[in-house]
Amino acid sequence: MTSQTAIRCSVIRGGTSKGLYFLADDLPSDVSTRDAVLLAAMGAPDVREIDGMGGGHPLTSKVAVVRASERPDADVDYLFLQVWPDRAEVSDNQNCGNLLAGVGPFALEGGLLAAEGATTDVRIWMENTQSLAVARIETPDGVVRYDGPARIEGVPGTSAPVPIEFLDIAGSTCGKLLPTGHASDVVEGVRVTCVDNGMPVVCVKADDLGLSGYEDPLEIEANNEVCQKVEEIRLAAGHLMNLGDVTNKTVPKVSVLAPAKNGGVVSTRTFIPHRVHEAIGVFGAVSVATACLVPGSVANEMANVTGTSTRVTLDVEHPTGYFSVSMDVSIESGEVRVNSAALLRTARLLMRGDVFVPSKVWEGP
Ligand code: NQM
Repeated sequence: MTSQTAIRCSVIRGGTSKGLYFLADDLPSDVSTRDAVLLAAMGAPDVREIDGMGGGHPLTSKVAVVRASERPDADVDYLFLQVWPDRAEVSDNQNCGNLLAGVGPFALEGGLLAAEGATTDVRIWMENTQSLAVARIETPDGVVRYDGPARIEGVPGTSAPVPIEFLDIAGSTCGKLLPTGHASDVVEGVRVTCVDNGMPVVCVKADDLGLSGYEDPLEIEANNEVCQKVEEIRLAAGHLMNLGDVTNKTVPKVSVLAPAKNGGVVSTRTFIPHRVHEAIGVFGAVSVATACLVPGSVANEMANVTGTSTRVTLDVEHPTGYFSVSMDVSIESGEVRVNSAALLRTARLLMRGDVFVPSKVWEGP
């Protein structure tokens, strides 16, 4: 018996995150063995993840598991798994729209579907939220193209654009766009808005936490009093949002809002949930943008939005720039209906090969 097991794997930057991409068939089918393999592959639990591929931060400790779909409306199924850097825990309770950007290229490179022409639309069934996304991948001459003119905030340089559209993400985790049934609630003495348009998020005004809302993420993380208050709000909101006890869950996120400073709709600092995001998650941004449109929400009160219906593009400001979300919405008698949401990401294949885990964790197929 060799001391290490080799598992086929690609490393792809998806949007502003980075992760390990596996074909489902290359991983153990038993979930607890699979999780042990992923922890070993990442080097978790260890704050530096020094003995594995993880980067010691939730944004670089992510996994995508992809397979050909049996659904008639999808080409591939995508399961997102968050490996906690500092806990022996792998969680499937949230989706990730950043790693989603790498799923199309990975599926095409792996032969799960064939390229169709200059661009290929990859229909992706997102298992975590049981909803569909369509990602358009550039495939000139039948080959995935990674270089191009698209720029997204938080990533140096430019790459080929990966436009992504969602049709049915409202309430995909909590059951309803406004999971508590209200535009705002008071939780642990603080007014909040709970929203789920692809990601459960609790919006709270920076002022109400004694913050300006423009602090550096590390400065906020160093403020124990604020971090404790945010966690209290999150744990209480979890129950109100139909998520139960969220102590060991990565949702809901808490997004701290302040008036936009650079022409966007609102400024954000987002707890994901125990680190502060250097930008904002994809579905996190979609949910915050949606909250900005809900009359009576804490987000709407400070958001720079006008109009009541149709297609809007909202720039959600974050610590390293802004995130543009286009939405087709209708608002009638204070009720917001989201017909679709679209956004732009980029992705790049960084490495393809084998990741090694100790054979004592898994001896292989
Ligand atoms: O919200 C971070 C990220 C994410 C998730 C997080 C994401 C999303 O930036 O769709 O992309 O909020 O956990 O990768």
